[in-house]
Amino acid sequence: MSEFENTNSTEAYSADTITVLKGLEAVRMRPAMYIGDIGVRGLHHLVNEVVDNSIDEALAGYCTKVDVEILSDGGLSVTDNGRGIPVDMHKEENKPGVEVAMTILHAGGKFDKENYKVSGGLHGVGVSCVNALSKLMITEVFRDGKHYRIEFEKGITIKPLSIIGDTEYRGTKQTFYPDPEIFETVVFNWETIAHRLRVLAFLNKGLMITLKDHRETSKKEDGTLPEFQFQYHGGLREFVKYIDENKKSVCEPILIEKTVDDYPMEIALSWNDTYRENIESYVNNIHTIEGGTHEEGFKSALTRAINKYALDSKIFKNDKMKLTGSDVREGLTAVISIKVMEPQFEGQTKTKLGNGEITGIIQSLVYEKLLEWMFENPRISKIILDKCTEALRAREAAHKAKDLIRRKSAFEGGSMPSKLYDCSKGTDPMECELFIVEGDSAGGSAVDGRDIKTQAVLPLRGKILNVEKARLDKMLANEEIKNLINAIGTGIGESDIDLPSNGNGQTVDSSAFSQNGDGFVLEKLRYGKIIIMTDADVDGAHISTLMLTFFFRYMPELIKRGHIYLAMPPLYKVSKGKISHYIFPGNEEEKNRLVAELGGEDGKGVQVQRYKGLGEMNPEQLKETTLDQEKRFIKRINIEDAVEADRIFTMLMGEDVPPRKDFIIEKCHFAQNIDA
Ligand code: 0RA
Repeated sequence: MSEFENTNSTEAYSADTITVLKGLEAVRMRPAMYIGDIGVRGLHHLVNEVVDNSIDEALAGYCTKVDVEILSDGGLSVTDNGRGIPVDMHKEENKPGVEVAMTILHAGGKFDKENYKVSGGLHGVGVSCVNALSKLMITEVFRDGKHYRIEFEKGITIKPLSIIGDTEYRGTKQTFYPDPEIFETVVFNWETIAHRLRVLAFLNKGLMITLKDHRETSKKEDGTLPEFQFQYHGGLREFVKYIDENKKSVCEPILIEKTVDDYPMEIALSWNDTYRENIESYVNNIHTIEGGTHEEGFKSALTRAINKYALDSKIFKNDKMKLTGSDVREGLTAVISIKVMEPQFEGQTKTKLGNGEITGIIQSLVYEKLLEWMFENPRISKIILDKCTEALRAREAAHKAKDLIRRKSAFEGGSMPSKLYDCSKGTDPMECELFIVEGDSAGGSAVDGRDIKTQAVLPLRGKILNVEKARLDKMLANEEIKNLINAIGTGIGESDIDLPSNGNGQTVDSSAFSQNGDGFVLEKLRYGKIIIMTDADVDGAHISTLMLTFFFRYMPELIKRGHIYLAMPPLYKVSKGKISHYIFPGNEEEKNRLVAELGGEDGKGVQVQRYKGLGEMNPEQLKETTLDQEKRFIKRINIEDAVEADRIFTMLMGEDVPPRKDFIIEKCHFAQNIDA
């Protein structure tokens, strides 16, 4: 039991040690119970947990700067200039406070509840979990002129707390090395960390957060290492501007900020020239993806306030005219951030706020402040109201158009579009695949090369409508889009259905898609995999982006659940005997290297086959590279982060910016390789 040699406990099996070991063992036995999973997500949970501890120190008002460094040796460090974790002896545990915090489960704020009013941390598991799941963790404290250090291995103290020098600095530095025995991957992702830090900087205005990547592999072309500073003195206002950076805004973001009944609340909102709503909400810095009572209160206040203003300012002549929730939220971008001392998180991913008392509190605040703002800003308010009224008309028009599609398919016995080459019936839809193919000739090869039992082909002619610029009614009138929607079978819309009114004469919120229950229905999905197949050229990239935008906006559930794929056919096949290697676009040098390697000096017996674009592949080649489930190359589209995806899509598809084709191809880190 050499692990105990260096601890300051004289008895290896003291009661304290046993409790600690039991806690650590539980975490290491079932890591997913504590951090969600043991993949990349779980790995980054560790980062969040450590960062959140420093953010808490900032929330308490003692810390102004947090530095995150991805180290070149597999570790990650987080340094803050807070008070430093206490180093004095903890009476009950007979250990320094810092050791207690690092080794005892849930010890996070135990010894100083006052200072941990609203603690973040997704599961509140505490930094001891990170410690338990790290092969090495070093905690350094800078306090009262001294530099302290303590070291752990898999959560067990291997070097007790000691003073290693003097310092003028004040704060805490945590360095940890995730244990590869626990995690499937221990490679940190710059984008994931950067995004989280950026959001934290928006949510905690003024706080300076830096990120540095010291890994050799991360070096940029000019030889420098990636480095970024996040600091936003404008807080949520700047957050809204950031989300809408590539859109035309109707006004500067409106800010509502107040602490009511001990709940600090901050809301920023604005409208832009798109037709979608984008509400992001946070509770104690945690992204509440599934919404909850704070979002409900906000939405209901928004609808009520705008209707009230329309009547009081005589813009609406009588109360027959009423805007619904979806009318007032068309083109709305809003960020809500509140702090709740005892949050109840519900829902599938535990990211839905359940505290009932919040609805009314946020509703009153937003109603009052928004009305006040509108009366003070009549010119902009008129523009917003006009926008809402236009949404109302479009919604009615869309309803008619959609009715038409629905009735038509009912008359035709729900028949499929004539352009669809469907697979034969009687197979489990989840086993089936739909190939959306650019151009008729590639479509022909796909039809000939497919497995007719499970693979369907829908050829698209030319460019599809840019859904980013079209409203629902226009979109639903488009032939290609109609075919696509009918072939997929789910219908369109957002998966969350708005709540009906509470009978106080409030408007019933019902989005244009989800009313009457005719929105998106996952159970009606006709194919388990939907595979977009376009040429690897500029036009092809544009078409796949259009397609992805369509799915992202109107069938986001299919992306979230991993049903959407991109075909990624290789450019070359290099083979010798039975060994074959495939080379993908952009890796042409690799081909020459392989030929030299396999063929030796005379290059004997090496075959190089160059595949043409999809349009020119014959059915056999198409089968080998894209259709055959055993051999083909496809990528699953995986949009982790809706904010970034939204910005990217708006930028790619917006009116102001010419389509950035190189960017489209580069940004394929959305996509994750699937071993075919
Ligand atoms: C409890 C009490 C005190 C500081 C902290 C916790 C603290 C924890 C972390 C974790 C990361 N950085 C941190 N900084 C501070 C201080 C109590 C006092 O000095 O009076």
